[in-house]
Amino acid sequence: AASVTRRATCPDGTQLMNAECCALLAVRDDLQNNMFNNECGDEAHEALRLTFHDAIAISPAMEATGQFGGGGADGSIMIFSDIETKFHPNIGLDEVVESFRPFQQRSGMGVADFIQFSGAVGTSNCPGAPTLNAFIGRKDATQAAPDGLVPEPFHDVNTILARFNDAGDFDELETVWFLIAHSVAAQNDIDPAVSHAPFDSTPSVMDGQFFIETQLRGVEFIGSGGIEGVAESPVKGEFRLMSDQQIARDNRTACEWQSFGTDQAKLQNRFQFIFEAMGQLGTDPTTLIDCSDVLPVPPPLSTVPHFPAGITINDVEPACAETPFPTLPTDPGPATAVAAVPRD
Ligand code: HEB
Ligand code: CA
Ligand code: CA
Repeated sequence: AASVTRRATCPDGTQLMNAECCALLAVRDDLQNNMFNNECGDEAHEALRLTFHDAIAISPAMEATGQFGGGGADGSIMIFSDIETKFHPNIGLDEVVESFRPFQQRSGMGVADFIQFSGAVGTSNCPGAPTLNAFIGRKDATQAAPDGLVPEPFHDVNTILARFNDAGDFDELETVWFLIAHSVAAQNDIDPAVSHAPFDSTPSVMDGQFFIETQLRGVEFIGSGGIEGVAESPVKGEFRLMSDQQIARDNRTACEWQSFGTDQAKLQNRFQFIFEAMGQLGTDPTTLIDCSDVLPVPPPLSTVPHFPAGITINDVEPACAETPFPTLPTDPGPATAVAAVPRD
């Protein structure tokens, strides 16, 4: 059918598919006005990171040995934040959890649902992002996830692929899809000397620049150097994780990685798919209610794939044997440093 049938009219007059979703309208507006400022900035990035660190902590392999393997997207990272934010890969999320907690408390939503919802609302502010999915009805965690289930930037590719495969039966291509998130991202705590240094030159836009720029030859550490999990950067101001560097160059993942540099439609389609799958980890999806029509529609992309100023094809380390690296225009002017993500 070409048009959506709206079945419920909310108290404020908004038409939605499901009446159960009406309560999310005010939560959305509270987040947009008082947390995100309708921007794809620091807080939106943090909300998206939180969705992942809650959801990925689930391990059927651990369960098979008789241990509790975590509940996936169950809110455990916020409910048991005193335990989980002390886990090494969750560095920085203690503050993020506390800044979101009052919003969760006044939302009336379950914690698990709130985390995935706030990540989707925040990401809707990023031009180029797909419209994400919002589902409610998850069961909140009754115990903390075990340590060791969140990937680290110093893990090798085998370890990372095995972790995604265990968590949700994700294959190597789907693992690349997850990393589209790093197009709207920065680091804060891996190297505090260069806090808020982004992973690509467009951290407020969900575009292919992350995939283009991670394929450039690294030339220097922009911060302290010698930190575990950090790789050399191709341009000043930009930060590269060792995990991103290696997944971009591994023969199992490199062609999928390269494809996202210039195929925005594919990027949107795959991220929409994988965000939904991530939010269902640990949950029977047939028990959930679809509230996706509460989410704002992200602004369209207004930029085209390009090399940063001063960069050419000679700076690329191509890693896909099947397909040549695409021909791209270079931004005009002298090389400039990538700006840090503005702090709240
Ligand atoms: Fe991520 C960030 C790692 C995946 C989202 N990360 C980040 C960082 C790191 C990482 C280290 C920085 C932190 C600080 O602050 O310092 N990741 C990682 C790894 C992996 C990942 C290793 C696997 C491979 N992510 C991911 C996913 C997602 C994400 C899947 C979603 C979905 N991240 C993110 C974000 C960010 C990050 C959004 C940013 C945050 C801010 O900015 O704040
Ligand atoms: Ca969890
Ligand atoms: Ca970007």
